[in-house]
Amino acid sequence: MKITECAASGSTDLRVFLDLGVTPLADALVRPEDLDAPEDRFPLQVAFCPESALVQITESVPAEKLFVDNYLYFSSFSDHLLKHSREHALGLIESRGLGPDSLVVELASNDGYLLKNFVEEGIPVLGIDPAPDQAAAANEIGVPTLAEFFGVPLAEKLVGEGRRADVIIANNVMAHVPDLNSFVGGMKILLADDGIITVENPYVRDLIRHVEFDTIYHEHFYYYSCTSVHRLMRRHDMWLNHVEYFPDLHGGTLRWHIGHHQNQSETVLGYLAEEHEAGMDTFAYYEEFGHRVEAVKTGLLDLLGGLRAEGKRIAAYGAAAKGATLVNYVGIGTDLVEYVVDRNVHKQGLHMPGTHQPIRDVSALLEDQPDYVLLLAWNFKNEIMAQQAEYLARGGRFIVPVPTPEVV
Ligand code: DWN
Repeated sequence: MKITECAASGSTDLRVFLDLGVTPLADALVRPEDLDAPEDRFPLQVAFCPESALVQITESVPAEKLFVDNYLYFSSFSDHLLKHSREHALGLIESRGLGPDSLVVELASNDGYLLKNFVEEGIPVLGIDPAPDQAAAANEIGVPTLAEFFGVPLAEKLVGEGRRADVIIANNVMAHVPDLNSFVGGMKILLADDGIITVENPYVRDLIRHVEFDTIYHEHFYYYSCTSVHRLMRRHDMWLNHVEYFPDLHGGTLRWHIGHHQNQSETVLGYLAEEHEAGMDTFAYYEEFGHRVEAVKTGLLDLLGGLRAEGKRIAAYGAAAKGATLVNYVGIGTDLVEYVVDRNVHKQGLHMPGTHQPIRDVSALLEDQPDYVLLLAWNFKNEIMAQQAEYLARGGRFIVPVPTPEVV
């Protein structure tokens, strides 16, 4: 469905600055028996709203299609993410003085990867995630989880049952919700008066700076700056009070601390001033991005085409959602990249959306020793290259696609 109003402000002044074409859903991996069947494709454009300063896509795909029908993303396949999440949990237990009378609620709690850290410390938790397999996996490890979408209705139901959250954690979900104001409104309802919300999402500044266009796909409705988060929270009578930056997570992630009452730290005021200075609250900041994305496309096609002309063989690592955007927008078929490897067993045996590379276990790299591996999950470059030291020792090389394609 075409989006004609800003999800935050309702303004119709949505200014498109990037068009990635009509693409298949990034996590809709294809079963072998469906390779000849037509795949759903949707326009993938990105727009800026001057009123909310929110960057957002202009096509809304039903959330059930994105996150319920065979959603394959399990958070526990990244050691780096697991370590980051544990540090976050232990930090909150300490800083908020959490104990057996507290309640920690995580929105999009996936397979329990984060809440399990609170359970181990005897702190009551509630996971909320509409993806049935992930919710089931969480319940199996003792993380009570509701397989539902979160918004005002569910928040009102929980409060009606006498539950209020001392902590609400929303990592990589506030970018994924079609009804943004119901999601934020629900957090306001559920949060205890002296509670804290921590929201983590990739930082739109790094997306622009490092040309991370592949992180744009239909699951990601919004791409946040501190300015857009600040304005969004003020719209809901809440305050953005603190910001933490994690450059190595998902290509550059911010963690925003939000509460009912104003208590802004220097970090917030600093980010808001920097973003205003850089013009991130204006369309001009985003206007030229499309040309830089084009340059990555031609650079990557030249590099891959040149290697293939020399008779080199190329595979890829990471059947990531971002990888689907990259291979489809750039046009990287099996003539250039033969297959993709991935540790997520739920993805193995399936094929990439649109370009249909088969997805194999990572052991294929040593068995097959392709000359080059295109790193589609570049956000985990250090972890993956350390893991694939033997492939490198045997002369294998990785290609990092953004910000400019390079052999490492
Ligand atoms: O917002 C989202 C981000 C956080 O995660 C979700 N909408 C979907 C997902 O996006 P993604 O699929 O691009 O995420 P990842 O985590 O960057 O994907 C990495 C892929 O690489 C996964 O399929 C797992 C795989 N992997 C692997 O095979 N070996 C990952 C690591 C770290 C590894 O060592």
